[in-house]
Amino acid sequence: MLFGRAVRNPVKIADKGVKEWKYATCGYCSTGCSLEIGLDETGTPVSTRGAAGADVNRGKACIKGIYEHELFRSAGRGTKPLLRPNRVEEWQTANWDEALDKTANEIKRIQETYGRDSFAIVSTGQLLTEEFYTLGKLTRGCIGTNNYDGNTTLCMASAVSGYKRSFGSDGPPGCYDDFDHTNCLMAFGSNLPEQHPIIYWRLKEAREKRNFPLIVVDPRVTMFAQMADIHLPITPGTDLVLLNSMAHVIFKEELEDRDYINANCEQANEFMEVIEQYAPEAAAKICGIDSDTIRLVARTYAKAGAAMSIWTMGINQSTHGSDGVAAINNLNLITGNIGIKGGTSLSITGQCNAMGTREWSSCSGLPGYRYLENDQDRKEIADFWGIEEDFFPEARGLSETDIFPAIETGAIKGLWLVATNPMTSMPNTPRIRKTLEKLECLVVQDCYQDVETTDYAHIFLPGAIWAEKAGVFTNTERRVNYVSKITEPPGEAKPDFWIFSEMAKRFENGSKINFPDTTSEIFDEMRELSRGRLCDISGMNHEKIVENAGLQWPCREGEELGDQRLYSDGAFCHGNGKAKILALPFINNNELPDDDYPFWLNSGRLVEHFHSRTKTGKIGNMNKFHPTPFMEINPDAAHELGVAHGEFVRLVSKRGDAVVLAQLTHRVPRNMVFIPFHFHECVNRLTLGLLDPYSRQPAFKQASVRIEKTDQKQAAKLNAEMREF
Ligand SMILES: Nc1nc2c(c(=O)[nH]1)N[C@H]1C(S)=C(S)[C@@H](COP(=O)(O)OP(=O)(O)OC[C@H]3O[C@@H](n4cnc5c(=O)[nH]c(N)nc54)[C@H](O)[C@@H]3O)O[C@H]1N2
Ligand SMILES: Nc1nc2c(c(=O)[nH]1)N[C@H]1C(S)=C(S)[C@@H](COP(=O)(O)OP(=O)(O)OC[C@H]3O[C@@H](n4cnc5c(=O)[nH]c(N)nc54)[C@H](O)[C@@H]3O)O[C@H]1N2
Ligand code: SF4
Ligand SMILES: [Mo]
Repeated sequence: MLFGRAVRNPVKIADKGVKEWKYATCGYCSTGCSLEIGLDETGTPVSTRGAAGADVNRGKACIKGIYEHELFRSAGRGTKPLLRPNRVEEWQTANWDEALDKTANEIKRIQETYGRDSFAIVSTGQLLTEEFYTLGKLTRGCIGTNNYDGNTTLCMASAVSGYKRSFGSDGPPGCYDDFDHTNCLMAFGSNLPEQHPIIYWRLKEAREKRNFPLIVVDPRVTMFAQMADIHLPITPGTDLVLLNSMAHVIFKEELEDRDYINANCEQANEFMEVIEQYAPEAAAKICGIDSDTIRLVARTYAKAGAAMSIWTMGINQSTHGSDGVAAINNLNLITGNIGIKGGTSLSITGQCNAMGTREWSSCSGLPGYRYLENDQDRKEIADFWGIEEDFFPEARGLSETDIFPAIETGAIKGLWLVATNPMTSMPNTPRIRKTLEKLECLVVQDCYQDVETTDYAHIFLPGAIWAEKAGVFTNTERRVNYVSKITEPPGEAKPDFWIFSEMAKRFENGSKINFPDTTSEIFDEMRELSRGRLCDISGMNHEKIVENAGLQWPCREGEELGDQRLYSDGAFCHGNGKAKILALPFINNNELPDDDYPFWLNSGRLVEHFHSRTKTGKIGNMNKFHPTPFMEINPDAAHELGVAHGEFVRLVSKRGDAVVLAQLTHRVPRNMVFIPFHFHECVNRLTLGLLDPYSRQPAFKQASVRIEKTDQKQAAKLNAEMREF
């Protein structure tokens, strides 16, 4: 028998009649793949491929990227602004002037009646950076509410806060090239092959060349865990204990990098007192990883020479999220693994432009990583925009997760949501529903009209999606990359930056601040403001970014390329230039399983779906793989409960209940269920969302539930309704 194929018969990609390929950066995850969108002779987008010369993805794309051209004509898009006096009346279509006037009048009415901060704005990580900067100008410079934040509080806030506490500034110090130099990689709470498939591919390629150890810390046996040399199935919410214990071992065995610590760090003494209490035997009782394994992992990491850690939501979405990030930074500081090739802390970012909003949206401060709390920063921006400095507050206002409770108390009366869908994505859906119902005015600005949150809105503003407009995104490794305008938005949908600029005209300061007409002019403003800052982009412009398929910041004027790594010179952003090794005692405030709610509830993502499925739920090639909400449950636990594979069950938490289909799998331990959060009225009906004290990020991944039997017929009907799109 012949081994392999006697006759070569390669898979032929259907000829879609592409006449032209246009460049765009992917609009899903923060990997930041460079794509090319194929247009046929009528100019219709018909195909997508990875851009061959791009540093990030080298011609590859994952399933979401490869079908991205189908977004443009997907169902449910908003094509006209809509208005209604209250939520029970029918929507009326409006022209843009009417819709913008109505929105501006409502903002002014609410601010005049209840105070400036009584109208809140919550945005996203999915607009173009130029749009974020424009929204910041509008919000901070014209409307003047301090209750302004983004959905990044559900996502990257713990990473931001941990970076600021350790290094003095936000900004991931590492890059994908580090995979090619590291001798040990430790991943915390990240399912890289599913959530960032192309970063995973880069890592896999690097390991095929040099087989360095991969250690994956995740309570589930994810695909990533299956690829690991060592999998640590940690007790949820206790990564901090493992990290403190690793530090304990490193100091006890004198494996720390003394020279690096002495030259570049401070506060090591208090830290020593805390880690003294984390001997592996004691830590094992809390984090569920045996003491020998803790020692092995600590030694492997510290002796590697160059070692790196990556992490995602398993760390960030926890009441110890910010401490978890700071503890990862501690690990790298004590082993001298910051700013060197293959030695780094690298948060794997979430949304396509969660980095752009951190840098330029002014959500948590002012543009270019400036702070409201800093007099000089306020003055610089006020002067640049041409407004009075005292228009700015002197401290940051509420984060997204505090804005919703402030609506409950009546402190906030109006809300403008830009590109986020809290009815599905926020914890405790029943509470969010009641909160939204209390608003005197809810504005939803989304490219899809049929998102769940629109049901609670008074005003709907239709936005252009992804490559229906041109501008930049920043990816996980600080690479600024370009999205070209591929096609026109449907109907009267408009790019978000246009909506913000038009809104600004309706406010007094809107006549003082310049709102340019094009994103390349907006980019020029950002370039000016970035000079000398950590996120310096003065050496970039749109054309140069495309030529290089993305450029990393800092990239200063006159420099050909940007820096690959931050802090290589050991100069950190705290006042004295030192990094802080922080003392991080662990206090167990997780919602632990008990007799009434005996299972851990874990939640996260699937490779084919993106968030609340507003995009992927409508693309057949994506939705068909996971059209139905389900939960992973361990077969032993299911057997004990008498639950069969494919049976519907009712889950109950202290917040509410949800009906889901049981999928029996050893991916989860016996005392845990895992539910993807992509489906409306599902896992977030159950989640608690206790907040991290520093980042205000919800602990989406740690709650407890019980499992009950349910009527199968009724459940099947409910399930069919949930699948509808
Ligand atoms: N296909 C797809 N890709 C995406 C997205 C998407 O929706 N779909 N979203 C993007 C966004 S915005 C984000 S933020 C990222 C998220 O990317 P990831 O964080 O990789 O994805 P999640 O599935 O949310 O969570 C990752 C893992 O955390 C584990 N975990 C839970 N609790 C703990 C814990 O206490 N400790 C540890 N160590 N691990 C724990 C879970 O078991 C899960 O396997 O993905 C991005 N990429
Ligand atoms: N239980 C649980 N809940 C979670 C998580 C979890 O792991 N578990 N993860 C959390 C995380 S990390 C995240 S990031 C959040 C995500 O939460 P959301 O931000 O609510 O998620 P999306 O579904 O991406 O919502 C974005 C909306 O913006 C719209 N949109 C996209 N592009 C544009 C644009 O260019 N302009 C306009 N105007 N609209 C646009 C989309 O149609 C969509 O309705 O969910 C969080 N919720
Ligand atoms: S890995 Fe992320 S950026 Fe790359 S194609 Fe897939 S979804 Fe897009
Ligand atoms: Mo996210």
